[in-house]
Amino acid sequence: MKLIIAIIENDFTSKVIKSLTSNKYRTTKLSSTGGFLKSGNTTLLIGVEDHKVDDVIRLIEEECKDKKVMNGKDEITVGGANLFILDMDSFKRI
Ligand code: 2BA
Repeated sequence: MKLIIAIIENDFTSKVIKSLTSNKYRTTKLSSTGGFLKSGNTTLLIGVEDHKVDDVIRLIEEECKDKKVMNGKDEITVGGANLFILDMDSFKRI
């Protein structure tokens, strides 16, 4: 199994969760804050079997786009989603 940690721009969070949920994926939503911009984003924990990882990535990609924001005088591009995909030893639901 894999644990996908997805850091999502807040603009896209609702649509991503709706899409994942309607495709029978379970998510945990955590409120988070970017260390650089110090603005709110959302971290989703998504535990899935290995063969479903690509489908989850596809669903997230469908809803998220990068965007340009000003940081002082500098324009920076913030990713719609940043994903970390970790091997998970086991998952237990008690
Ligand atoms: P923030 O840390 O607030 O970063 C927002 C955007 O600012 C980044 O977009 C990037 O374009 C820029 N940025 C970040 N650190 C920078 C630096 N040291 N110098 C110049 N520009 C910098 P993204 O890379 O798409 O990241 C969006 C959010 O995803 C981040 O918000 C952070 O919450 C998370 N994130 C991205 N990469 C990460 C990583 N390697 N580890 C942990 N969290 C990460």
